[in-house]
Amino acid sequence: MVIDEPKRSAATAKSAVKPADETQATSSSSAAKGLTIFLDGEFVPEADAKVSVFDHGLLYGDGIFEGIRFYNGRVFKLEEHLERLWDSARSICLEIPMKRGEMTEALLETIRQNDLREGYIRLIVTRGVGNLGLNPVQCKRPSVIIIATTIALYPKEMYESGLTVVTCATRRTNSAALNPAVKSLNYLNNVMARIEANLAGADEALMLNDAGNVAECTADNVFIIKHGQIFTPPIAAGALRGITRSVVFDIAAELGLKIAEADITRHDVFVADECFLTGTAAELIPVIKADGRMIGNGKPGSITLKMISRFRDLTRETGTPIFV
Ligand code: PXG
Repeated sequence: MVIDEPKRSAATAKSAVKPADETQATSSSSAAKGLTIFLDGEFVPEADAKVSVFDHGLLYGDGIFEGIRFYNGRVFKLEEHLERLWDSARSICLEIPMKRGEMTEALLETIRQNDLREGYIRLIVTRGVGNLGLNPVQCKRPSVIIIATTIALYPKEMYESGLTVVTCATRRTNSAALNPAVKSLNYLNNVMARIEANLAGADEALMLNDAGNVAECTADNVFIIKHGQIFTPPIAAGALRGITRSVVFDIAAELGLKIAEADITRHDVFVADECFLTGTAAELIPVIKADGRMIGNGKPGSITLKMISRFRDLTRETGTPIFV
């Protein structure tokens, strides 16, 4: 959604998408010389960071990933992300070829190698090289890739003016088909929804589950606020167990706000006083319109703004230190 393009070498710079936040991108010393990528135990220049065309991550979307942020020299909610990665792995019978401690060290070292203090990590574990058949039994060793880069935020105005969403026809995958709780490399369901939002001229797509209730957006969890109470769909409705989502529960408790999981319909969104999305990349971002209906007074709500402010404090004050 808003992840920055990797900084390219001069030769390929023309095709690179211009980062939304130029200052942040150019302040990184890795911007000029290209990124250093962790690939299967080694740190390699991005130009040499390549995987096989026989990797089942490419052939079948067979693998898992995490998107993690670091702020002010600290990785935000690192343990929670690693726990979800290991859970995703267990669910799809993928054995991550590293211990948790080794993964932590590799991740922190990747950030250090790129000399970054603020940014985004994409951590990927693919099923590895196999043959053209889909049976993963041929794949002897999963590949681990860690990319640390800068991130293009949504423009500041979007946090002040809010996003528009449309409900899309593409339903969130039924958990009996492919459980949305697994953060797999197979995101075509979400990509299709995202294309619908693009075609409709909206900023995001609201995805429903088979029962017609709201599940989540394409890369973000959804929250609504009605009469001062906060609601979000339960995991069973097809929502990812978002790390930012759980931070919202913590902040609500801290601020003495009522928060609950509940089945949410489109109607509930239309008549909500406030609505916001959460995700590692998007952080907390207000929604002001759904399917053409203005939410509340069409401006980010006061509770949403209060939560955004507290969230920003937490990102700067907490996390695993990178440089000690
Ligand atoms: N739902 C889905 C389907 C996701 O992929 C979230 C919710 C939010 O979870 P966290 O743990 O980040 O609060 C995600 C997040 C992006 C991007 O570009 C984000 C995700 C996946 C792909 C891209 O922001 N995951």
